[in-house]
Amino acid sequence: MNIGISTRIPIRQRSGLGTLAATWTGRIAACGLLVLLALLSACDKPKPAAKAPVEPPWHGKMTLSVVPSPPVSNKEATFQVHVMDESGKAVSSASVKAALVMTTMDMGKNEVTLADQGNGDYLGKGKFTMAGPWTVNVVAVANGSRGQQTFPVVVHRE
Ligand SMILES: [Cu+2]
Repeated sequence: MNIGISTRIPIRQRSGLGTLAATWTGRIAACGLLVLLALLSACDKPKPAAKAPVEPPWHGKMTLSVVPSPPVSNKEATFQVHVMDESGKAVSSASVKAALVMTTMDMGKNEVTLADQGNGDYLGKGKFTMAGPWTVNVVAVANGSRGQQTFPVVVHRE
């Protein structure tokens, strides 16, 4: 900054003498200084706040199979979820729920509770109430940690 100001002052003095070249040099130098100041002040601006982490505290993994596949609207479907920890080891004694959500409209609350079958497997039954695109949002809670995974499912007509 000190360098920028000390160069600007002599240029202004020269432009005061009335030389056209000196005036232009002064303007260009002034513009350059403004750009420099803008860049410096941009660096001083606080960075936008970091987004809240989208990952749940527990980074386990789940798989879902729906039977029949594809499922049929208004007919019972079986949901089988396998829950694993970070290392791929089966997680038993978790509380597992699956929310069935139609992606194109609000179909109301439709939740399936899955029962522990041992070895990280959970089983439940539910119904998709309309044909079309749905997601199955599975939430597993184990040892106070929560994991979540969303599976897209296309439901066929009866
Ligand atoms: Cu619908």
